[in-house]
Amino acid sequence: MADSAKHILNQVEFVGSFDKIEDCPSDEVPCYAFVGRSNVGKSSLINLLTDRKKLARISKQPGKTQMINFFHVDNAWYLVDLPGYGYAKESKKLRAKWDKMVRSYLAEAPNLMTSFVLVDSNVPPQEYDLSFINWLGENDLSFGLIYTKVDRHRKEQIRKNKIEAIQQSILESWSELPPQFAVSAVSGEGREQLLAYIAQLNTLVKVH
Ligand SMILES: Nc1nc2c(ncn2[C@@H]2O[C@H](COP(=O)(O)OP(=O)(O)OP(=O)(O)O)[C@@H](O)[C@H]2O)c(=O)[nH]1
Ligand SMILES: [Mg+2]
Repeated sequence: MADSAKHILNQVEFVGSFDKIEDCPSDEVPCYAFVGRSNVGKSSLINLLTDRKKLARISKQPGKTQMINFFHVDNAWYLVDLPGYGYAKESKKLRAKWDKMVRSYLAEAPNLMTSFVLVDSNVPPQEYDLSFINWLGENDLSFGLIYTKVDRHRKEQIRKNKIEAIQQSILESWSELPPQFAVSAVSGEGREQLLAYIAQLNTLVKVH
């Protein structure tokens, strides 16, 4: 895509971190939430989308994002960075708390346009990802799928095979695949497609 077509987000503001849905911003503004295993690249993707390197905190250590973080974009919509699931080193109790926080946000958030489930394109499909995706489906929650860290594939064929394996395992429970995006926070791949998709959804609710 030509540079002139690059999406520019003029104003991005960190609103706050919340651990209860009733405390989250409730203005009638479309929200887009990013969810997925710990360390899959949710916060990195938010920084890529907003073109701001240090907006969302990133860490090599899983479990960095522990609250629901809201970022207001151009005073018109929110990006929502959710804590990751499936971080084995945390206590069961803490994990259950995060799980509840994420699921209740996704199920109850009044202005959630869609969520994006991030899966690492380098890793075979994980049981927890699949059960989480199935839970979204059972609850009629719309979502897109984002394959992360595609810069790590040294060969195009390997990337294709890995993504196909993930798709196949989803198709064991689903008759079709949701909207899909391949992204890299390193190369920037996928940024424009994802922002175009969000812009298109925003027009449905007349966001400028
Ligand atoms: N090569 C590569 N590394 C990435 C990419 N995205 C994220 N990473 C790395 O993966 C690690 C985790 O990234 P985060 O963005 O913090 O992951 P997260 O999903 O927000 O993790 P939690 O907050 O723990 O749930 C960091 O070391 C990032 O630098 C990518 O597209 N390519
Ligand atoms: Mg994070």
